[in-house]
Amino acid sequence: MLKIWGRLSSINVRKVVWAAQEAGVPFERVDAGLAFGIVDTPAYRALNPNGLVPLIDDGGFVLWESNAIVRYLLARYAPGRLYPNDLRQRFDAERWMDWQQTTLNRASGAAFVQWIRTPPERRDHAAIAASVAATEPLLAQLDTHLAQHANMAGEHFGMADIAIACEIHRWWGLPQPRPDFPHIQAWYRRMLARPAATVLHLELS
Ligand SMILES: N[C@@H](CCC(=O)N[C@@H](CS)C(=O)NCC(=O)O)C(=O)O
Repeated sequence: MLKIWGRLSSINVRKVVWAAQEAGVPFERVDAGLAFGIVDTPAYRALNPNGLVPLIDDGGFVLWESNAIVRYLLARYAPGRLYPNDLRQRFDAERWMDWQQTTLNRASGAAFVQWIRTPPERRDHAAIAASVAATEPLLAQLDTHLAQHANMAGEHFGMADIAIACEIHRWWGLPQPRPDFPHIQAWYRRMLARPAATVLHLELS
């Protein structure tokens, strides 16, 4: 059976769990990372020398890097449905997967860490302001995209929706005001309604 290591408080683990649930592949998940430990053990490091979550073992095939895992699970268990066969459709989605990792996540991460993982007396409000200033133009860009597209890439729900919706879940959960992004909000409501998207209903921690 597919085995997933990682705590559900990790955005990257949430992507993988949601992808597995969308693909309908049964899995066992082991809490790992932060207070759960495991990631520093020699056995874990032998599988993932980064000492990070998520990590999967699918019948002896070991893989780390969340977006690579999402791609793999959907390509293996939902080809054509959640992982496009058509090359151009696939890379339309791939581009948004990369944008999530390299651009949106990089901009938004500091505000999450400060609000959720930092005690109030040590909270760096300048770091939060910088993160908001970097993230809001990206959300405006996303809102424009979603004004013209029902999903992140192509006509159908797919891997890019998973990666981006997990970012929106984390950003929406921060205790700070935000501008109205009507098209993101409408799309995100559809994401929340997906039965497999249980991770979007978790509280941030
Ligand atoms: N690029 C990696 C980043 C992995 C990563 O930074 N994971 C974090 C959680 S989101 C982690 O393992 N933190 C340390 C821990 O949980 O012990 C991926 O997407 O999988």
